[in-house]
Amino acid sequence: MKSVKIFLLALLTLLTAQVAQAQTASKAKSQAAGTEQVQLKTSAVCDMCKTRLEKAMAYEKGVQAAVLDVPTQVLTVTYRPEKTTPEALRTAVQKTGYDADAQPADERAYNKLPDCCKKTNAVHTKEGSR
Ligand SMILES: [Cu+2]
Repeated sequence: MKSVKIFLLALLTLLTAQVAQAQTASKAKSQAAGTEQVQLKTSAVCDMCKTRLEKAMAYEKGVQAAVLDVPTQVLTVTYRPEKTTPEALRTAVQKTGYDADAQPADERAYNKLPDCCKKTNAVHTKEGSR
């Protein structure tokens, strides 16, 4: 009976070690291979847009990370190519109310944006003509 206990304990230790090893391996894999990056030119203009867009992208299927650079309006998305596509990501940006590359923002979503985040806002058009 005692030897069975020892055997089970040894087996458990072995299994735990293997699981831990597999976890580190898959972690390293997801960081290196398996993900792709796409850069989307958006119509975002301020930090509020940045928060809104990054949050919306975080909820998108297959998205690992999304970072918007406000001065350049470029949204860099790290995604899993087996889960999503650049097209789907562009659509997600449009649905948040922003242009994505050449695709215009979804009108209904855009109309819901606060005034300061709209493309027609004087602050932004002035900035754009600079
Ligand atoms: Cu904004």
